[in-house]
Amino acid sequence: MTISVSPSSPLVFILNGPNLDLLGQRQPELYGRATLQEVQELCERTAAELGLRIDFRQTNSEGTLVDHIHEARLHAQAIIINPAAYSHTSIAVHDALHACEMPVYEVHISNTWKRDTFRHTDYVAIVATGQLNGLGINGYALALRQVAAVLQSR
Ligand code: CA2
Repeated sequence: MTISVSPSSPLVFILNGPNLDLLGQRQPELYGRATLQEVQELCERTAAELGLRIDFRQTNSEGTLVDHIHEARLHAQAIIINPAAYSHTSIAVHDALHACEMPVYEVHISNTWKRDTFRHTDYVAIVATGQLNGLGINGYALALRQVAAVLQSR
């Protein structure tokens, strides 16, 4: 069943960090074969089914990612974020998310715990409501389902 989406439906920002624009072009053993465009389409289909609106974005720049989080803080009801490498390095992204009083779900397509030890530091996980790690691109769809459940229970 698809719930109808209206201008008053909850808005979820889905933010993607550096190099995720290369999805589908290299390293399919880690990230699968879907492109970022296909991830966006999966999110749009799932959001429509759940009665959520989405704003799906990608940037390669840390400052722009922080700006997108600030925009979400003002306009969205939840954030789903794959900060990519900035998860492991960025206190600026950590601080921006910390200022958001809404559900925040961190997605990693690959299982970062099975990879290089520098990926075991995650400044975003500390402030995220929850994390979907190693579930492939389905992590985005599952995060949307979790957002819908949490917002509905309020
Ligand atoms: O597993 C994830 O989703 C990551 O956030 C992906 C990041 C990586 O730095 C994180 O540790 C885990 C890398 C995104 C780069 O994606 C590429 C895709 C295809 C080709 C090259 C890079």
